[in-house]
Amino acid sequence: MTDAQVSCEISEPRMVTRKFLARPQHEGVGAIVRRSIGRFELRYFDPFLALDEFSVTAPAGFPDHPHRGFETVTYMLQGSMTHEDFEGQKGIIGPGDVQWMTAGRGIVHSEMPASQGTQKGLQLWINLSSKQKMIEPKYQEISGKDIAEATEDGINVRVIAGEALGAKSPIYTRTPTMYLDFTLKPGAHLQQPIPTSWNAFVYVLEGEGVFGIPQSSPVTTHHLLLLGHGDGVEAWNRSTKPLRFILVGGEPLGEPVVQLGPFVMNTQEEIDRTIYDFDNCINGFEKARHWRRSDF
Ligand code: FJE
Ligand code: FE
Repeated sequence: MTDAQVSCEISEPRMVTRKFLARPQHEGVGAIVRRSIGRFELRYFDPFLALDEFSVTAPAGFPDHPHRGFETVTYMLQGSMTHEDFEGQKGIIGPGDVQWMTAGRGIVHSEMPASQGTQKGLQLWINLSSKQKMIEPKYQEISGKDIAEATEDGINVRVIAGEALGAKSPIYTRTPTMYLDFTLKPGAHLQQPIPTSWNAFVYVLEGEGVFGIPQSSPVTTHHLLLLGHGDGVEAWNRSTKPLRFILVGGEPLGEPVVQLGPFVMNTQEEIDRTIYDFDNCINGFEKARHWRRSDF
């Protein structure tokens, strides 16, 4: 074996330490989400605050609401969503598209269905470090057709953040993050390196897969798997149908978290200040004073 091959191998595969089934719950106005991270039993998986698999049919949606102190990553699986913020920035994200929104010091926006039928996707909330919580808001958008993709040995990967199988994402992650969308054909076996110090999880979207060690029992859709210590993860598709899952990893911040709904800061004092800023339309929320989404 050459050195190059050795360096690609995983020496300490991560095991599955916890498994959660995300059940549907109501969120927003008439919307349904399957929340895995962010629910009572798993408040925080540093640096991840929430993972929602959402399902929205008009007139349901997520009308005007604020954010401060973290990032939201919306990945569309089916249908389209219109987002519109208090600066008048408006856009539509369709199937396969990603919107990486850094709320920073403040965003007020609406996220509503843009098409008929049911819109489905994932929204991940990534915490920002104390130094970055109050930065200017920013969007990074990648259209589905521009997402880096690689295919090898029955494995397809769409690289939303980080890199895998030689494909690399252009997304800039303020909190170092990897976000990979894998599809494994029946019989395929994946070995994916993950930085040792990072927290990482798998969320199954389609089919069933074996994760961690080859002896473990197969895991089906809507399950979140937390991964333990190690330098990578292994996955097997031993079924007769495609297996699709996301693998997400991030560098833990190791900071205190005080969360009040869509406001995530380090201390209660900062949360009190945030409510004051939002109520008075100051300190990043200036434009919230007169803004109403256009289709209200
Ligand atoms: C919400 C704060 C929020 N999950 N999944 C409070 F930010 C939201 C919210 C969402 C959301 C939006 C999309 Cl597009 C997808 C989501 C929560 O907008 F519903 C409440 N109650
Ligand atoms: Fe939002």
